Amino acid sequence: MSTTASPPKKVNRIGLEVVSYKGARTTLCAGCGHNAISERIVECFYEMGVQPWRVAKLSGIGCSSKSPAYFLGLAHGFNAVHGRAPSVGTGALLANRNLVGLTVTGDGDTASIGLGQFSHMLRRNIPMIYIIEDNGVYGLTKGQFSATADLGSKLKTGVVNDLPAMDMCLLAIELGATLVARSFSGDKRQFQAILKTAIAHQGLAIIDVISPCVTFNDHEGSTKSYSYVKDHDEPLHELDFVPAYQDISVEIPEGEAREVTLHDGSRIILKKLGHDYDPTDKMLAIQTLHEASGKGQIVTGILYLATGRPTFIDLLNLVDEPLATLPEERVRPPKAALDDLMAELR
Ligand SMILES: Cc1ncc(C[n+]2csc(CCOP(=O)(O)OP(=O)(O)O)c2C)c(N)n1
Ligand code: SF4
Ligand SMILES: [Mg+2]
Repeated sequence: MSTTASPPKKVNRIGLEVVSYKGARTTLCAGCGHNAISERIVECFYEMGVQPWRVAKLSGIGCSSKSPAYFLGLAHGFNAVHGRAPSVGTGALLANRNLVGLTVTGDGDTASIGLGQFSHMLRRNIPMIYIIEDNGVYGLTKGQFSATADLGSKLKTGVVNDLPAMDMCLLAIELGATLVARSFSGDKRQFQAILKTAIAHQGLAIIDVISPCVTFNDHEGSTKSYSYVKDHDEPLHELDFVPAYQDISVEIPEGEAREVTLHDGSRIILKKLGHDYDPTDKMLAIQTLHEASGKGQIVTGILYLATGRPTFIDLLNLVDEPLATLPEERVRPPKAALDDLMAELR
């Protein structure tokens, strides 16, 4: 009797199969952009060899905020109250600085009820990846306009949005995020390169991903539909991510690409498309977003990248070990120190 040996299982650089990075089966609508984003998260964390149990997944409320159930099943997860992922994430990362923070949430969650928390997370440069699955509507509550819906865009019912859109990337650049990018759930290659850059980045990475809601916002008159985004997408560059653990030398023809090195030694190669865009120039990033919105274009790519800025954890001068696992004798002042303090207050 002959036995055929099964082919060796494919594993990543830490010896895990891709199945270790998957989550539960999605319950979102077939074709929802959010599903494609979950798939990219599985691929990128697998390919980068991140230990899934080191990841802290955070979200608020919405179809988008349900997504963390559909990737990284071995990670920690916290589904916070609507719009409150930033404060819960801040607490989790301060308690355990070894965690990799990954928030996946929606435009409604972030730009309306969660705007206050979002703003303070930006100021603090919390070291976390924050993905906004941006469909311009509150998908979960049946498709009302969100604050990122464009002025003049139409609901399926014909109702026209008469309020100007908030640009979450502009806000993120202005208030202190150190990596700000925009992508499209339908652009697998670009979003993968951006997400891998965000995983390697030390600091707050905001990624606004246009993620069409096929049920409530994929019709004519919507500016967040698959066809509208395909027709109005203006990529700033073609991106290649070279991780620090792969010692690859890349030939960059002079004047045709830029290279930015991240804190961990990973590199991002930004190949020129039409114009030469420098993502380290904050004013250029702001100007580019304003100009694009005036022309009805959706600029995608890495809009802004600042390396070497201290994170909130650096600013607080925390010890290297996670606070959550410090033994009691390291967190409790000795009696003599408490007595001295009390004496000072007398
Ligand atoms: C405190 C509170 N207010 C309002 C709601 C109702 N609500 C649930 S989801 C949601 C908006 C979801 O929109 P978004 O974040 O864009 O997610 P999407 O469903 O579009 O992915 C709202 C207003 C709620 N759950 N909790
Ligand atoms: S309602 Fe819209 S956002 Fe929600 S799962 Fe369906 S397609 Fe996605
Ligand atoms: Mg939404």
